[in-house]
Amino acid sequence: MEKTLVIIKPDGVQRKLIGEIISRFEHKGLKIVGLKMMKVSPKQAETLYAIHKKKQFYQGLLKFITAGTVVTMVVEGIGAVNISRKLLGATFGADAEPGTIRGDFGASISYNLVHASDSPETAQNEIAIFFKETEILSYILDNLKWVYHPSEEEEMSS
Ligand code: 3AN
Repeated sequence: MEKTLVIIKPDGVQRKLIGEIISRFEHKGLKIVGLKMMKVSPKQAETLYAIHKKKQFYQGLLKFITAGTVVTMVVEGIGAVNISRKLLGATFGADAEPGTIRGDFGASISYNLVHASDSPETAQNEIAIFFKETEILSYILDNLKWVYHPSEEEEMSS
């Protein structure tokens, strides 16, 4: 079963969109298996955004993600990485399609409310920045049999 890291960034928390954003993932059929409020440390931010180190917006990224309280969550489901990216929409609200989180709630070209890992490998590394193994739960959601076709069951139980 695939897991991905989602962060509701400081602008999402300040704009009181925590519940709304979490709902998008729940309503889609994904399972929240880890959840916490925190302040991202400079070291965590540098690790998260290491890939952007050479970009001209890197310092701004670090400043933004460490600027206030965030919500971090681990989201699980078949194809969770890809589905989560689709729920977010294009990088900035100004371009994102209505119906996506960024498209519905964002208008900025630098604040973008939410982060989600861009590949399963990245997800593994990013989850480890914020969650200990013991903070990620394994539990049954009884309605999953109405989310997935029985033929997907094998993947569900793996
Ligand atoms: P996404 O969040 O859609 O995966 P990426 O991976 O291209 O976007 O970029 C990572 C983060 O870097 C974005 N969430 C955004 O906050 C920031 N970013 C990307 N491009 C720019 C840009 N041109 N100016 C400022 N910040 C940017």
